Amino acid sequence: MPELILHHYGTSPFSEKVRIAFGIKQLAWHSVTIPVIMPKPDLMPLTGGYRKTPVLQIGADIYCDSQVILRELDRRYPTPPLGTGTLAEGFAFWADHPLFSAAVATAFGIMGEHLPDAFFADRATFSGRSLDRSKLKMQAAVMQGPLRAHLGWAEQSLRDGRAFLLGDAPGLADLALYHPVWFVRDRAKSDALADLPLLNAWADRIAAIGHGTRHDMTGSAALAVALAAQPAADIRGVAPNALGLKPGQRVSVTPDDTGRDATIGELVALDQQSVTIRREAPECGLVHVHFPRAGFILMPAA
Ligand SMILES: N[C@@H](CCC(=O)N[C@@H](CS)C(=O)NCC(=O)O)C(=O)O
Repeated sequence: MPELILHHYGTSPFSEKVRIAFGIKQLAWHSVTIPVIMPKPDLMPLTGGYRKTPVLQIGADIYCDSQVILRELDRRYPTPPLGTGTLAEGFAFWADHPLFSAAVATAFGIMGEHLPDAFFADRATFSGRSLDRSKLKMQAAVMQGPLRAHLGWAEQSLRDGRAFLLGDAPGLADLALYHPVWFVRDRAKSDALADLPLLNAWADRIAAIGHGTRHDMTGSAALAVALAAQPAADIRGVAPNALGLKPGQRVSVTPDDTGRDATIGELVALDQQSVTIRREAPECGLVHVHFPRAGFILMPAA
């Protein structure tokens, strides 16, 4: 069985989304705890610039963004399915963006005053806008209304007695809705959602799934795993595309929202849902880095 290595940190909501996916599939995995702010010296050689959390490593294949991570988990470990590749992906895209933004504002209204200046400076660079500690409580109050409106849709849906959002078993929609709820309720310990009983009971069911079996690993050990491995050979090829990109061409892949750091390399594979580029660094040797198409800008690089 290939070794799953998750580069993450405990307080990261998007990492919690993936950790619960490990729990649903009852997977064993290696945990590399990465810094909460830059620099991330053991991660950058693997991703080539992408700084966000989490990143999944399987040998010399590096999966950036929870969207592509969950698809890869479904591909390699199909049972039980998470439901990637269905309209649940659209549900997750909504939860990961506007819902998550409202959750962050709400959570930071509580946690903000305890966070160090270095964290604020890092997240200002990350988000591309200035962050003012004195405005956090007001921003939280403003965004709590939209947050509760979004989550009210889930509360209403759960009234029919369903255990999980889109069926009898937990899947992608549950993972996606859970991580903003977890951030507000469990991490920030906010009472903003306390009066939504069905949502809270559902969140308790998701939490009870757990994280599978975790084994700790150091960042340097993970780099050594990549150095000793070759990227997986089952490459899909480069589909015809509007940019006219061809295999081997130098391209850049950049998140379109936050953490807009480009990863540059040679195009290896491209299809409707993902792009794979090849790059090399002395610390990890040759790696293939995989990104989703939705939420990323793919461009020819000079
Ligand atoms: N679209 C990304 C979002 C990842 C994301 O924004 N993660 C946050 C932490 S939960 C992050 O990267 N924060 C800055 C950092 O960790 O350096 C995904 O689905 O994985």
